[in-house]
Amino acid sequence: MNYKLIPMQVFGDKRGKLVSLESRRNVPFQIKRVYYIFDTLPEEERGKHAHKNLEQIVIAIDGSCQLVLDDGASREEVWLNRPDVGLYIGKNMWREMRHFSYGCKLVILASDYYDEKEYIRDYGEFLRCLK
Ligand code: T46
Repeated sequence: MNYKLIPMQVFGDKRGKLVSLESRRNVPFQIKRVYYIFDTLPEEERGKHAHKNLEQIVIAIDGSCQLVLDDGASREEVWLNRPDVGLYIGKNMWREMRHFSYGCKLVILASDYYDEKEYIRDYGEFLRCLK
C-alpha cells in the first residue's frame, strides 16, 4: 500500500495551535499545488480515481471523512479527523472519499499542477495500468 499517516508537529500555546507544512521536510515532495474541499455532505462521495504519478497529502483541518485506499490487491479504510495528521497518498493508489461530516474541510497538497490526463477514473483501467 502506497500511503501513510504522517503526524505533524503542533506549535501550541494559549493563543491556539499552528502546523507548518514544508516541501521535502514534513511533506515528502515538492509542493506545486494546494487545493481545498469544503461544504461537504455526508451522503456525497468523492474521489473514485487514481493518479499515474501524482503524490498528495490530505489533511482534514476541520471535521472528518473516510478514505478508502486500494492498490489493486487490497483495500483499506482510513479515517481523517485530526488537523495535525496528514495522509500521504503515493502514485497508483485508487481512492474513494465518503462519510464526510457536514462542512468538513480538507486541505490537499499536491506534487504537481492539475492535469486531467493524469487521472485514471475507471477502476478496470486502473487494474490494467498496474500490470
Ligand atoms: C484527489 C482527491 C483527494 C481543478 O480544476 N483543479 C484541481 O486542482 C482539482 C483538484 C480539481 N479541479 C476540477 C476538476 C473537476 O471539474 O475540480 C472539479 C472537481 O474535481 P474532482 O471531481 O476530481 O474532485 P475529487 O474531490 O473527487 O478529487 C480531488 C482531486 O481531484 C484528486 O486529485 O486525489 O480530491
